[in-house]
Amino acid sequence: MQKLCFLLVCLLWLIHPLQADDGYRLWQRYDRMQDAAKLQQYQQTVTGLWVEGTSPTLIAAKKELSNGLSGLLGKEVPEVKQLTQNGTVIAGTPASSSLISSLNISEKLKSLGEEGYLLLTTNANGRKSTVIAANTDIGVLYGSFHFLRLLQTQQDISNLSLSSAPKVKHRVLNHWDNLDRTVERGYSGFSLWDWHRLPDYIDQRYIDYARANASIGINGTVLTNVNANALVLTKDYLVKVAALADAFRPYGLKVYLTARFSAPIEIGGLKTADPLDPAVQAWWKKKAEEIYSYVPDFGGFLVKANSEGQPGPQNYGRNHADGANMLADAVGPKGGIVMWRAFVYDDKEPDDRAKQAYNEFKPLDGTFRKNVLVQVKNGAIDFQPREPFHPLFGAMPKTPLMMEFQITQEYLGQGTTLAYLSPMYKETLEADTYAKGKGSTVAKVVDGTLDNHQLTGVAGVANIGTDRNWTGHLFGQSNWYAFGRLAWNHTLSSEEIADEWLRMTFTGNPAFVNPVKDMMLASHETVVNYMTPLGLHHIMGWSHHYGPSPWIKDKHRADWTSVYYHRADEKGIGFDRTKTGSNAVAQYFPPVEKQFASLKNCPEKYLLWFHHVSWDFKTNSGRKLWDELCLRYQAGVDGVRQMQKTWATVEDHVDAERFEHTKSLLRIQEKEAVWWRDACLLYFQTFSKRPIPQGVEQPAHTLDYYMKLDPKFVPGI
Ligand code: BDP
Repeated sequence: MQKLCFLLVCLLWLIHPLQADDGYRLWQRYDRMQDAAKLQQYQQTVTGLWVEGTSPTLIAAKKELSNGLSGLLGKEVPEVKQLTQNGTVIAGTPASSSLISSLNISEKLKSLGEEGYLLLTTNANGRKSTVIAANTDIGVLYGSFHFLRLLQTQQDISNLSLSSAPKVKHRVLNHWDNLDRTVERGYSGFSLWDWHRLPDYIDQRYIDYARANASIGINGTVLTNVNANALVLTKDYLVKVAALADAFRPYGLKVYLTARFSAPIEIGGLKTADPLDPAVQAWWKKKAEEIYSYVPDFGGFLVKANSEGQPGPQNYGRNHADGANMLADAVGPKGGIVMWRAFVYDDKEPDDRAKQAYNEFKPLDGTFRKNVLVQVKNGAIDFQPREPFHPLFGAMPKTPLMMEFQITQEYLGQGTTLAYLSPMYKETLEADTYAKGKGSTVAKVVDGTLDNHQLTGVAGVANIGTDRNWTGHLFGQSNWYAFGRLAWNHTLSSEEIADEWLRMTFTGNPAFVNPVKDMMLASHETVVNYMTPLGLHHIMGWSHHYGPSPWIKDKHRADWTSVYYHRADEKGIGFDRTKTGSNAVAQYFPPVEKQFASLKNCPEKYLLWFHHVSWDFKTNSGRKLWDELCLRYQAGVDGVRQMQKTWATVEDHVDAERFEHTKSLLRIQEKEAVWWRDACLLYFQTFSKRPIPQGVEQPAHTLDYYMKLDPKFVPGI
């Protein structure tokens, strides 16, 4: 029987038209174009490659173009040294290439800064050629990836005239990776950084990681967890950090480290870490010099201080600016920056945790050094499936605020859930703070245009690990991709990004792209529906954050429980953040405050975030709140089932390996959605005392059953 099954599987593999693929290549697949007409066009437009220059970055660009073009065109694209025919792709900077400097493009290049590039179809020495030009080598590499993307997404490349430059300066991944290679909130294996074998062993993964990042314009990586270990700042580790930095450098990827605030005590032998103590300041200066001796282009520090037990300046009666400025002075002379996190809440239990960061940071506006960015999570609680934008955006005009998104799906189903996060990122970026009147979007705060900041940044907590496909769930790759694309250009639409990613990762066949794109675009809302509809938040499993647990109460901090956030009682449900409650709404600018504070005008998606609402409250659909809540949970489950159906229709367009991978995970997701719905509704029903309405499936188990579920060894803690 076993033998028979084996033969059957082999047969299936043989007859499946598409080759198995384990997802390792991400969106950087350079397989021969399927579309014969397009292929012919491309083969005419691209006949040779000429990359002038010898820097490691230009060599990387040449290699990428050569591999990419040859692969996509299905025949070798030869390197040329002179223009004897049409169709040469010429890449370089005016400094690296006499040919590029002879073209009349210096005006065009001027506005593109240090990382921008031009893609141009032009006559060079009488030959129709494609030019990839930039002011810097890294700009050329970025332009090369863009050019490849055009082919991978089947665009017309015969008459190019486009330019691109990033809207934000620092586009950084935050790895919450520990030195023992576990990853906090990581669901895709272990840390990529093989500290034990570094610095001598350079894993090919490091290079492929850097390539992938460069292809979407990510230019920085924080290697270590925000819950930091001071050891990484010792010589033993710095030599390893240097080896990683060397591997990444050709790809424009700068290395940053997290700085444990108490490092002067833990590894420096000092008695204090007081930021105003001259000995402490001198220690950090010397430490920074040492780091720069290993990594001359070290990016700087990311710091979590006085938050969740991490040490910080407040331990010494100082404030966040005192701490940040001390580190900024240490790295400043070499061009380094400090990204100081605003995710703080103090040891005392607050009346509303949502208010803490604003209360602590707003008064410090204007007191930070020029090379400090305050890094603010998208929302004021903690990466919930949906949060209204953080009220600090717009509230600190004299301080550059860096956006922190979470790419890893800590609260969004972790490794088993398909949730395309671009719509969530965009929802925050497009939110209007009204800081300077209508149109003062979060995006304008972050890209510096609202308050005229040159120092700007976006961070994403990485979802990458040692899993063969990098992100555990194949569709997690789309979130890494979307983060990078939006960090470069936040005006791109979620649809465009999904379209690109699908074409590059799978196929350009519309029979695949269209339905799967729709599926991706609906996926975040679907997850919100079955986890935390209508503005509910923080009702997930204790500590590991997996699965539903709205019943969590009586822990040592009330603001770590679920009941603190949903406040369900016999009258209704939701956290009153208006004047009659915590008044967190007052942290927003008046037009936003007014909107959120009004039960009538508050967007329904944030209803229970800002209001305690009666079970009989009439929602937009005309249904009573209880019924609406139930139907939202059901809609979430239905949404997952719809995803399963959609995926089943595209089987012929995907290789068996990736098809089965996604199909199996969707099956798990369906179970989880049902679990969320049933557990939450049974629990909330103990307060609402109303029946589960028609159109909603009845739970299969009792509440007690769900409350006793206790998943063990959930990854990522
Ligand atoms: C929370 C995570 C925790 C992180 C913390 C942070 O549960 O693991 O350390 O955020 O951002 O979401 O510092």
